[in-house]
Amino acid sequence: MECWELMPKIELHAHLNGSIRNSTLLELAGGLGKGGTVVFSDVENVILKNDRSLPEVFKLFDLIHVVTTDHKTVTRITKEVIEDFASENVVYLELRTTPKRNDSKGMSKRSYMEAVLEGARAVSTVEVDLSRELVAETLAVNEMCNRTGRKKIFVRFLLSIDRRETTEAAMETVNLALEMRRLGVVGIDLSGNPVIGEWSTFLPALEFAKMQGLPITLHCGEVPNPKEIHAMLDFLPRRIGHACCFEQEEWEKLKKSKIPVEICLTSNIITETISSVDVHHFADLYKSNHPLILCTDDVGVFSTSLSAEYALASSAFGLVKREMFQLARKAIEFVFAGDEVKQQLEEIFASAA
Ligand code: 6MZ
Repeated sequence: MECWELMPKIELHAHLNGSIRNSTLLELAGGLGKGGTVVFSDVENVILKNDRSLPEVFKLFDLIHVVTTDHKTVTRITKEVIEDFASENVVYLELRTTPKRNDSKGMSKRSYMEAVLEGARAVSTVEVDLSRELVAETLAVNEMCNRTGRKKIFVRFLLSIDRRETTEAAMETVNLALEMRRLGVVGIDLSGNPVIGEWSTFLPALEFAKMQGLPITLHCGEVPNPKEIHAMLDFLPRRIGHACCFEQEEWEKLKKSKIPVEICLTSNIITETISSVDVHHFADLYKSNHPLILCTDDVGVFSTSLSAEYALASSAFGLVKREMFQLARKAIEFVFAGDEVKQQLEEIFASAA
């Protein structure tokens, strides 16, 4: 495992509220338990459970959101999640989260995102490069890291549209992403319970985002839904996540399109969207030279890490260290950040090679 931890890695599919430490969740639930908002023993049982079906995962998210959705907690979990990824040598993290309105806490989608950014700025264990276009600042951080020998992580954000949302709510998220572009927001994600919501509801907001030049990634094919999968592939997103329940025709379309796929092995196996790692589509896509990125999805919910995903892929598909390093390095092409960040990532990988 140690060699996978030491290898520089790029994480492109991580949900903030799915990546919280168990210890933090239990501490927060304990606080709410004392106040009578939740029954702590019930919450503890759910949090510590290891096997979760896809519907159970979404029930857990509802519970997590009760525990985490206030500004202070959002700031805390963002800081911890970034520190955890940095500690296993993730050098570029695209962290996605659903901006939430919570009137009882005086929270708007914008103030939620401001709390997220505050968490990123509060990271103390590594240098965090946050801004998208402020090249001069990036260079300054680089120089400082060179001088102090401190580790650095690039962090960028994707704003998620939840499949429960209306067209208007989705549009609000896209507008927020556009307003926050200079602050490190680099794209839009569509996620949430795949059996809820219609593609036509989100399409106007996604088309608007695309028109404005915001890169988009879609959760695609987590459940069998050929009509939606075809519509999503026709939309030509910059990346898709999962691609578990594809049929022959969809595979052909995907391969022709060359749309990169964010692969989350442990998540797919625990939720039983794929029956076992031996039959995972990673193997076929890798052999076909289709663009792939190994990702975690939800390190907290699925008790994994990006290093553990690399270890699993290496052992399950017989890939040696050099091949895994190449896979990690190739992800540079698919990040949503600009060319100056890609250039710096190239340098990091070149010096680690
Ligand atoms: C689809 C998922 C997901 O946004 O509150 N999310 N959506 N499939 C998955 N695979 C299992 N894992 C997480 O993080 C939690 C939210 O991310 C989405 C869900 O909408 C979940 O509520 P944020 O930070």
